[in-house]
Amino acid sequence: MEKEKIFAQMNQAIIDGNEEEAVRLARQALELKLDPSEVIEKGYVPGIQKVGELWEKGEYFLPELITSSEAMKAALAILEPELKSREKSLGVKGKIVIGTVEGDIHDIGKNIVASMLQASGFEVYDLGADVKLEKFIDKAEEVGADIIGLSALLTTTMIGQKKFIDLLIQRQLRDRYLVIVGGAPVNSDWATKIGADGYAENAVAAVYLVQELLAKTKRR
Ligand code: B1M
Repeated sequence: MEKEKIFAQMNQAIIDGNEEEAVRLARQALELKLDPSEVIEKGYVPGIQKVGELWEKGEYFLPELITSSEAMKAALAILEPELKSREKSLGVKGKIVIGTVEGDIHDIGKNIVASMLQASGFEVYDLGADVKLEKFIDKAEEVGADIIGLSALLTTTMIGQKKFIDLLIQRQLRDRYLVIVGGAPVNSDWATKIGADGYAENAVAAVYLVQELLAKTKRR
């Protein structure tokens, strides 16, 4: 079956909140040896974005949002091991602590970013969602991280990214870590305004950003 047809079916499975179908298609993609990152970005992500639009229009309610995200997470759980297994051939390029800021339970996008980074050879410490700001620092100090990445999906939790940078300054640790931010309501203006080192619009851009930032630091 053509790739585009499978992607369209994946899209629909997420819109319908059909977990069984979403999982079946993810398994089929692996059997067909499709690129897992392309499957995620072209098959599943557009589906959950459409769900968000339907919710905004008042056509979907919280239960639909939840069933669709569960279908999305189940499909990603099938694809992520394959994505991560690609890291094996690559040496570790840098350490990253990542999570979604406190008060925010959205983790689908952050999980994709974490998996892509890992698949690209970075050592990733994923703290999950609704993470206390101090916890990012504690983990970064513990593992000797190079970069700390904060995801935020709510306009009300974006401020956590700013508070985090303020906290690093307060603890005299700002120079020790590169800080990158992302999430649907975040953009490069916001990143500049709060003094972050970088912003990435999606998971692929996050990998390039991290590579670029680390290359610059090493040249210093
Ligand atoms: Co919620 N939600 N949600 N939600 N949800 C949004 C974000 C919303 C935009 C929907 C809408 O109104 N259209 C809206 C926020 C409005 C706003 O703030 N202005 C919203 C709301 C309001 C809420 C609740 C408050 C609803 C309620 O309870 N009344 C509640 C929040 C609870 C809380 O956090 N305290 C809530 C709950 C939920 C669910 C639990 C049902 C579920 C989340 C499940 C989960 O994540 N485990 C959910 C979902 C699924 C969504 C939408 C539909 C989809 C989010 C998603 O997964 N997108 C979302 C609508 C939307 O975004 N259009 C919405 C797909 C994902 C691949 O994209 O996360 O953007 P994204 O990640 C991308 C990039 O942003 C980037 O790369 C990723 C991959 O390409 N990226 C980074 C992300 N993090 C990065 C970090 C980086 C770099 C790049 O570096 C560190």
